[in-house]
Order: sequence, then structure tokens, then C-alpha cells
Amino acid sequence: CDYFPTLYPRESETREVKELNGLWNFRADMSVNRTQGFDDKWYMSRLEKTGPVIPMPVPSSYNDVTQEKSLRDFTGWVWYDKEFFLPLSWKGQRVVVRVDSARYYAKMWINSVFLVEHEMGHLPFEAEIQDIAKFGSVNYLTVAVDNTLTPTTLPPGEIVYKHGNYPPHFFIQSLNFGFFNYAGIDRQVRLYTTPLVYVSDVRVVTDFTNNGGSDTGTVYWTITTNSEKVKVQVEVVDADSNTVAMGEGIQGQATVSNVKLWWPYSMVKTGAAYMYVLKVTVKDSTSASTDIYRQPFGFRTVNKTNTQLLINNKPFYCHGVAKHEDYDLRGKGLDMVSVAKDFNILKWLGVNCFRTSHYPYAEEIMDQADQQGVVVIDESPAIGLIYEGNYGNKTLTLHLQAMRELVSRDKNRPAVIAWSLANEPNSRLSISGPYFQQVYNLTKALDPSRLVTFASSNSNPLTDHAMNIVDVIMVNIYFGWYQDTGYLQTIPYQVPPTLGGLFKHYNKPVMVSEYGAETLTGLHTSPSFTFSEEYQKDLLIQYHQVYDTLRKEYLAGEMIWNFADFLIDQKTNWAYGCNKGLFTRHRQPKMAAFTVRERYMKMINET
Ligand code: GCB
Repeated sequence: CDYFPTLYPRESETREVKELNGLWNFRADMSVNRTQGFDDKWYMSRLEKTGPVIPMPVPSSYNDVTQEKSLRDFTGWVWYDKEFFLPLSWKGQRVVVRVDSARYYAKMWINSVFLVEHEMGHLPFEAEIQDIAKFGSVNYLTVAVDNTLTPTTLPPGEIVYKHGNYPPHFFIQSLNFGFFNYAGIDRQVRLYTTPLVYVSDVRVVTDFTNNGGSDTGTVYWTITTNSEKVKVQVEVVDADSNTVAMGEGIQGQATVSNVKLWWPYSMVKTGAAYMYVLKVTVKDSTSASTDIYRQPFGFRTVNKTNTQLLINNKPFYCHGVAKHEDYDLRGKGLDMVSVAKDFNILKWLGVNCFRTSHYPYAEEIMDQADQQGVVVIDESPAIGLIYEGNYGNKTLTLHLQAMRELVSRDKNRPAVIAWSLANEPNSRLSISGPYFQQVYNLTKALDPSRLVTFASSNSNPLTDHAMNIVDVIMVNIYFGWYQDTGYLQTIPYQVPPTLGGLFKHYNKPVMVSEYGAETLTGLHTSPSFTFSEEYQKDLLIQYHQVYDTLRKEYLAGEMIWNFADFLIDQKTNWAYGCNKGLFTRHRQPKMAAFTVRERYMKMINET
């Protein structure tokens, strides 16, 4: 599906937005093949006419909302529908329905008419409805979502049928990754209007020069509209609503003297995360209608040397965490309380950077990163490319599409400094080399202004086929946990040669994108023992001592696995989820959170 949105739905004097969030009707297709909904055409009427429905919140994962195990662990198609009114005043405008994310495969109908389908979760899709919907009247939207993962989906998984001494039609959804397979419409659904001639995309790239004391910023824009007969005006508006530069044309540039750069909050004492707005006005020469779109952006550059990352030409050391979208009850559902709380915790910890492991996060989270000055490494949904069979053309096509959609969605965000193509692909396979070269090339062509990387589980350059491609090395290491479990004294002996080996081989900055230990809240042991709070703390301290030396050489960042505990599927070796969080799933600190806060706050205060 090429019909993916490029702009966030924003109100303006020419645009309206209406949320369709709330309780929708919901029905899981429990038939053996999960095809009853399609066979019986559930989209041809209101869902409640097809059989029993239950109320289901949107946005939310559906898994933890009911008391039913069969729904929590469901694999297959679920159906949602929602009634809504289109005001008469919207007639004559373009009306779009936008789903910010549905995991993983979605089909959408309005008033029984098929609109659009979209593969892959975590990324938005949309469709125009003004020619089908009824104005001044009730309409209904039907969305079917399938969370089945196979070797050629992204992320991949496999449906394993079990025969013999098993219940009839028994199968297991095996996953190539370690987080619970939450599903459903997990982000917002909205209607928005635009005039018939409209701004369809805005792209902003910035640069600046320093003239001894003050900086002069240059903003380059590219505006896309759906008509060529338009007049385009552009204004750069500062945070106090002053217009500080103007220009014309679908492509152009303007300079802003005494520009306020966008800085991560950890790099400046005051004035971090300064955002401007590019106000774009498009006038249709034929009908004289106008569309106005305001695109937030910041002036900042991203570069690297062979040992460091540079933001605005100054070294940036990432002291951060890897996160998940994972919350009690709502699963991966967008929840503004959790968004706000997580940023408050990130700031409390002194985190200046996080990776969106292992998929693109909600745009509302990304907005906070922009506005609060927290740097982001923006990851695609490509986790679990483990087997040869995961490197076929279908996966490659999807992966390239994921990068198109992700870059398109997040390209104007100052917080994003790097694209992460994948998490722990099997880069020991020779097939991964040409595969990742293509994904890298496309991403770099789409956005030459940022770094491109992936999180590697292979720390041996001699067996690797893909790490040489990327701009910055990211590596996940588990010394003292998966290796030499219980022997924390091995960490200072293992980490320097491992990271140093990567640096020597690739001559690029190295970041640790994961390290950590399982920790059961409230389990205390002295001396420390695996799974205790003391063990997590001791492990982190061992790493920190090493990092402090390597920082002076080539280490560009450290990210703890994980910010908070999160759910994974049921396994014998995981006690109700991954418990490597510094915080519990309910966002209460474990002992190590205080250790990390002390370290990161010291780093911030040294700035
Ligand atoms: C990893 C994965 C991450 C897991 C983590 C763990 O290497 O990237 O998704 O959750 O290890 O806890 O094992």
C-alpha cells in the first residue's frame, strides 16, 4: 500500500480534526480458519448485526481488556466498527480518515465500501472518504486487523500447527522476538479535513553557520501539493509567534539571523529544544481556495567523526535507555498519562537519549521528544530477521516500505538523529549483507541528513556481513547476564576488547544499544545474586566504570536494557515478562534506577 500519510493531522484555519477515539464495537473471529468475517462479509453491515460484539477501547491493544484467555492470546482477525457523524459544514472539502497504527495487517471500509489496506503495525495509514461518506448523516467505519505473523511478515514469526495429542486445530504463534504480541487499533483514529487543493507534504532540512557569537540558520523546504496551479507562501515563525523569515515556492530556502538552535536538554543550561514552525500557505490559482499547514521543526545538524556523534557540531554522548511501548491493561495502546509519566521519569533519570526499540513509537511520544529535547534513535519494525527465510524479496519489499513510511512520518523531527534499520538481525548470514545494503541505501537516499545504523547482536566483525554498511556501530551486549552469568568481575575484561575490536575494525563511533540484567523487584540478596536488585545495580556499576574509560576514546553512547519491565509471551525462562527494567511496569523505581540517576545527572551537570 502506497497510501501512507506524510503529515500529522493538525488543525488550522483551513483544517479541522475530529477524533474517533472511544469505545468501538469489537468482535474477534474465533472460527477455525479465522475467515468467517470475510466469508460472511461482516463489513456489509454494522458489526452488531453479524453476532455478539463487545465494547473495545480505541486506542488500546485488545489483549488485556477482557477476562478471556482466548482473546488475550488470540491470533487472527478481529473486527472493529464505529458510528460517526460528518457535519454538513464539511461538504465540499477533502475528508480523510487516518489510523495512526493497527497491528499488524489492517483493512478498512466505510459504509461497507472498501477503503484501504495496510501491512505492518506502528505506522499510520489513511484514506479519503468525501466521495463515499454521507455528510450531515451517520456513517460507519469498519476496521479488520490481523496480528498473524509468518516468516515473511515484519516482524516475522511462524504459525506452528501441532498434531497428535493436542486439541483439534491447535497451533502456536511463535515469535522471532521477545515482547508480547499485543494487537489491535493501538493508536488514534481521526478524521480530518483539508481544502480540495491542499498541502500533502512538507519537508524541512536545516543548517546554520556561526558568525562568532550568534548563529545564522538556513531552512530549506520542499512542499508537495496535489495541484500544480498553486502559489506557495512560507513563513518561519518563532516560539513567540514572530515571523522571522519568509519565502515563496514549492522549494526554497530562507535564513534566520540570531537563530535559536534546537539542543538536547542535556547540552545547554537554558533554551533547550527550541522549536520553530514553518507556516505553509497554498493558494489554488483556479478556485482561490487556501490551505494552511504549520509544520514544527528545529534548527540543528547531525554529524559524526570516527569516534563521536555531533549535534550542532558539538560532541553528543548518549546516556540513555532502550524503551518499549508497554503498559498495564492497554498493552501497546497510546495512553497520554503514560506518555507524560515516562518523560517525567526520563528527565528524573537524566536520560538524554532513547532508542524506540523495536518499532516506531506513537507520534505523540515523538512530539514530546522534540519538545523536551530528548534525542531519539528511531527504529523500524524489523526485529527478528534471524533465518535465511526472513531475507526473501517479500520481507525486503516490506522493509523498504517500512523505511519509506517511517522516514516520511518522522523526517522533520529534530529529536531524531539516527534511523535504526533493525534490531539484532542475523548479520552472520552472508545474505544479510546485500539485503542491508539495499535498506541502507534507500534510507540514506530518503534522508541524507541523519545517521543510519542498526542494533547488532554480533560483536565479532570477522563473522559479520552487515555492520560495515552503517554510519555508527550499535551493539547489544550481555556480559554478566547471558554470558558468564553471575561473574560480574568478567565485565571489565570482556567489554573493552569487544567494543575496542569493533572500533578498530570499522573505525566508526560505537554505542552500546543494550546491556542489563533481569531483576525481580523486591528480591534482595547480599552478596548480589542473579535476579536480585543488588545484582542489577552491581552489573551496571561494573559497566559504568568501563564506559568512563572508553568514552574518552570511541564510545558514543550507553543505553540500558530496559527503561521499564514489559510483557513477553509465556515462557519458562521469563517470569511474567522481561524484568530488566530500571522501573517496574507500573513505573516504580528499582534500586538501580537511583544508581543510574546519580550517574546521568552528574553527566548533565558537567555540561
Ligand atoms: C535482546 C533483545 C531484546 C530482549 C533482550 C533480553 O537482545 O534485543 O528485545 O528483550 O535482549 O532481555 O533478552
